[in-house]
Amino acid sequence: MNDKAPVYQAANGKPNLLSGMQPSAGSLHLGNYLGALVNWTKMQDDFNAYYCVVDLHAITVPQDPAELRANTRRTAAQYLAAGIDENKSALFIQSHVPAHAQLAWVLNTITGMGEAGRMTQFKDKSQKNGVDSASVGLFTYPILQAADILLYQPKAVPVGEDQRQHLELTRDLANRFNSRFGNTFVIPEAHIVKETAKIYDLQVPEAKMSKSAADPKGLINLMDADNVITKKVKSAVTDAEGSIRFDRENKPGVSNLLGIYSLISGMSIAQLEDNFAGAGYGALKGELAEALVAHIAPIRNRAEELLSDPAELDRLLAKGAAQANELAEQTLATVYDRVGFVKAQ
Ligand code: ATP
Ligand code: LTN
Repeated sequence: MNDKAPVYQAANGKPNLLSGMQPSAGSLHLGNYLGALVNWTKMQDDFNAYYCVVDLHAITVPQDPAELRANTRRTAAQYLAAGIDENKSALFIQSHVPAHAQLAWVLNTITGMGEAGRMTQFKDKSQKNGVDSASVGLFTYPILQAADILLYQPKAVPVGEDQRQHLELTRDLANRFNSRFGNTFVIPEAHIVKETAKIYDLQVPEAKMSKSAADPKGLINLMDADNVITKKVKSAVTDAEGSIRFDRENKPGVSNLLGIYSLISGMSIAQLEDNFAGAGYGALKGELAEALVAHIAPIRNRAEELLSDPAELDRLLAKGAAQANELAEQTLATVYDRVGFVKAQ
């Protein structure tokens, strides 16, 4: 049953890439930006990139419909403002491509209950209100994610470290489908840039910066106003020692600030330690706040500008959806044929 023909080759010879984020808040934060989005923008030239806003995933936990709609457009606007170029990459909303839900169904049928039950993100997220009140959608979330990925035959999937397990499941499902039904899917690889900092919460620097943080002062948002950014940086938790040096274990707060500063400025940590030798935390926070405002303000302003013309934004998203649909439908048609569905006339 296994045919040996190459599974997929894009016409321009470049490998494909897919990634996405949930529209689960009104703004992306510095962790999403420095940990993922910056990397996405850098990969656009070497890959045929597909970037989606995963609204189907967002509803695995309850969402207010009006907020979800607004946050979906806001997330797309931030992708563009941060440098995703609609002429290089396909930028689209997941629910605009029906094949995601359709392939997810087929993949559901080749996933074991035990296999799905081992996913740690489900365990974490369902613990909040108890497993019994978690939705079945939250349980099958990683299978929908596998469908997102496999439809686009990507070689690379740029994500943060926390997504490694979902990528492993995706590879397992792709291999299983290929060996049961014949070569259909490219086996994707997680593209996790090691040195891409994990960004920590400014108030609880042992925890990762997250949309679901308890204290909003702990996260810097791309859509925050200048004075809000400055205030949050200045109230970041540090320590009593007083010297500016990188020591993740004993000085998590100061180390996080240095890590952020390094990523924003392009200066190495050693260089920063040198520059700030003998200076106090106030100086570090002051300079970092200034650098962050200078970096984030243009992104925020551009996103606001894009949001002020929703018709144009929707037109860009429709163009991206058309590109995405073309490839997704092709992959889905092969899958439907391989599993034995009668072709619709
Ligand atoms: P939530 O808090 O709702 O789980 P989140 O803020 O962690 O959300 P996601 O939408 O789950 O964000 O993640 C989008 C992308 O951003 C993923 O690739 C993830 O690995 C990355 N990411 C999220 N938080 C951080 C962080 N603190 N540092 C680096 N990368 C991050
Ligand atoms: N679970 C991912 C979001 C996501 C995703 C994807 C990432 C959904 N589908 C496909 C990469 C590829 C997260 O970042 N929390």
